[in-house]
Amino acid sequence: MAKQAEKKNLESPAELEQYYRDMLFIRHFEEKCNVAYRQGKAGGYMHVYIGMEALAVGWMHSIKKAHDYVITAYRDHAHALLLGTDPVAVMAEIMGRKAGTAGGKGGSMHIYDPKNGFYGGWGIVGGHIPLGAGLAFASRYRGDDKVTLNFMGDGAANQGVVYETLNMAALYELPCIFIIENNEFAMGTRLEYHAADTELWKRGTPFGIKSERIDGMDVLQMKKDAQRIIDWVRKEGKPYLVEIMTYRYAGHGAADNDRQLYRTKEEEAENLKRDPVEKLKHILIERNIANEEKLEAIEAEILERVEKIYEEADASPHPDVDEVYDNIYTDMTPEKGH
Ligand SMILES: Cc1ncc(C[n+]2csc(CCOP(=O)(O)OP(=O)(O)O)c2C)c(N)n1
Ligand SMILES: [Mg+2]
Repeated sequence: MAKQAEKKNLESPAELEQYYRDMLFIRHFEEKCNVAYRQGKAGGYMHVYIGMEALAVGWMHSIKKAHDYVITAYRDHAHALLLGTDPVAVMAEIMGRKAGTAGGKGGSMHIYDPKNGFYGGWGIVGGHIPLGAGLAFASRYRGDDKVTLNFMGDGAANQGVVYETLNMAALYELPCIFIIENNEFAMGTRLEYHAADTELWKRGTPFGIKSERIDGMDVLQMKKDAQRIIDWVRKEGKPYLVEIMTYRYAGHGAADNDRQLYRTKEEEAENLKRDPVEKLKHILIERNIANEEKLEAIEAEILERVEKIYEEADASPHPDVDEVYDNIYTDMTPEKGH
């Protein structure tokens, strides 16, 4: 089977199974986060990635892990998980516990794990885009070959700071990929109501940045396109902009209980036909890589894993009250080496 796949230039069975496992893991992890939120065990704002899994899986499988830089907004659980952040630490952070990536003080929107190349997790729409360019600037300055993936939403693409950043990225030839996750909504505002030109991919072109639009619901296509673009940016040392067409099946955030205020059930059902997890499931069966029985076993295994992650995170205590002022400001005292 592996040889056959090689001949036809297809992905290997092991690769396909891994993409499937990763997408399904994210979906169930996110569903568990929703449960934790409803139980009152996760607070603040929380935004899940259900429906968009193929996008992050395609990109994270194409970078050099713990080498390249990744930064995104507040819909950030999937990016961290795929980069190799301990899932218990991610869940614990979401639940505000000591074992979390920020000791339980950041919450869902502020997962952070620089050891694995993940620079957050940011709540201000568009606010992290210049920070991502800063990461890419560091690579240019040091002369290393790192690529920065700078993710943003379709709504964020309208923010003024994004255009300042695109200008500087083009001017300084920064190895930065601006990835617009176009899930068709900014909170409850549909794309046509927030964007004067809905072809967001064009937004790089005034700056001479190579730009294109890509389907983000087919993980195999996503992987191929992501790899092609990352390789180009690594080689050329120049920025790139991509608009990725996707859809979120859940509400904007955990507190968005009435999606029907801004989209119909029919529209949701229509988009479910594009479900990236289902699409890959069919391919696995079609290519004889897995049968229904095996797929069921994989799902059961993932569900059990997520349950264990949740239990372990839930066993971690909340931060102590006397830690409340810790890690707020950097300690600038000279003896600490700053
Ligand atoms: C500067 C700023 N304005 C408004 C908000 C409130 N807000 C939070 S999420 C959001 C929508 C952003 O949508 P999009 O960029 O498409 O990302 P998505 O949630 O779809 O992933 C808004 C307006 C904010 N966090 N920051
Ligand atoms: Mg959006």
